[in-house]
Amino acid sequence: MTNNSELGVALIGTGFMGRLHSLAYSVLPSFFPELPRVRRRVVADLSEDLAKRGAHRFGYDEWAVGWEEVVRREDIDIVDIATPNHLHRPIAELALRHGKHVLCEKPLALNAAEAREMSKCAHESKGVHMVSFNYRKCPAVLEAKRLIDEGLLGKIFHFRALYLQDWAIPEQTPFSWRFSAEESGSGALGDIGSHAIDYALYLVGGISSVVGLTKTFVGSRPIPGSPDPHLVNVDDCAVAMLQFENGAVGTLESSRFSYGRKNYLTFEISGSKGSLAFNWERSNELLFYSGLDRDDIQGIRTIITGPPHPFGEVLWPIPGLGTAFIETQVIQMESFVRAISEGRPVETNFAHGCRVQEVMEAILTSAHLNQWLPVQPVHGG
Ligand code: NAI
Ligand code: SOE
Repeated sequence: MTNNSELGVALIGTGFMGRLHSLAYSVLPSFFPELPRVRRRVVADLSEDLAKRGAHRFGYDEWAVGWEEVVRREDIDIVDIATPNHLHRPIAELALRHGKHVLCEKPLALNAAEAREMSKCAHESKGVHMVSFNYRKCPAVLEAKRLIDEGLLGKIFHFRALYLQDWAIPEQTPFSWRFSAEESGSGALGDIGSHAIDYALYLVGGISSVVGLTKTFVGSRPIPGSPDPHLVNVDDCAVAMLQFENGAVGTLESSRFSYGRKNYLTFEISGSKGSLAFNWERSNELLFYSGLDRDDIQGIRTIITGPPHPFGEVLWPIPGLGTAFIETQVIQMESFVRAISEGRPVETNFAHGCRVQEVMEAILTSAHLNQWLPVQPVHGG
């Protein structure tokens, strides 16, 4: 693959993430002109209206109803999966078996059994495969990783993470695929907790065992235009304690029932030499404390990201100009397209997606059994 060749992408699903991914493809050349161009060839959705509107709004050459045909097309190199979770496996496996590169939204699958099969299929395929854990591509989080790898925190003792939202509190919030185990696999845990688990694995390391607690606060949701509410069979919140393979201990909370918290994804990591803290709602700041500072000047400092932090030179020329949701997606697309052009895997490949799924499965099963459970190891990848 030469950098001036073009990669044709087929986007499946024109909702919230379909828009973000398309925007990232469209601006990629202005940040990374050296990368192969991604041609927005075709978008598919459930209906002609949705697909046509998606093609028009997101700048695709063509539209299609249904995904089976477009996934097999010769002129498609990348299949981008931005659909509800129950469609991730069938679309990804068909695409991988047709030699396509696959970007799949998180969580990878409905459950660990599915994720293992998808990871095996990916391992046997020629394509580059990636699960979209975009929040780890936030420059402040990339900087946190750099400081941890440089040893500035020393030996890690604690990892604490929260991912809190409040959109599900009103009981009249309509039923959607996010409330159905058949379409989403789990609730708050898979939908937002998966991002916090990705942070745990990325910043601290493997998780050996967990104990979980889940709760559904509102048991049914109205369906617009229907007199009968629909059952909710997923968690509205999931809380867990984590044992890391390196001896660190962790706590993790994900909830859609936390008034005032809109997209409150945070972590705090404490080590033998210092600590770090991050809050997505202040995504351009990283809090750092060094226990090695002189007593009289010890304090938590706020690092404002920009140059010289990761991607600082590429994004905006001065610190504090800020990066947000779109920039994390652009940085994620950079790592995906660059891996394709260099013919190598990415960090958040399907095996990694499967590791996150194994942790979620252990938390859900542990909550059901009310006991600590080991996390199943993932081989390969
Ligand atoms: P959405 O509900 O806004 O959009 C889903 C789209 O898929 C809709 O346009 C729907 O019509 C389409 N679709 C449904 N069935 C289809 C089929 N059989 N064929 C073709 N299209 C079909 O959902 P949203 O929020 O965009 O979520 C999509 C995925 O992205 C989920 O896996 C979710 O977990 C993930 N997500 C990830 C985020 C992140 O920050 N990484 C943010 C939001 C969602
Ligand atoms: C849920 O509301 C949601 O859209 C998640 O699906 C995303 O993964 C997260 O980025 C934002 O919140």
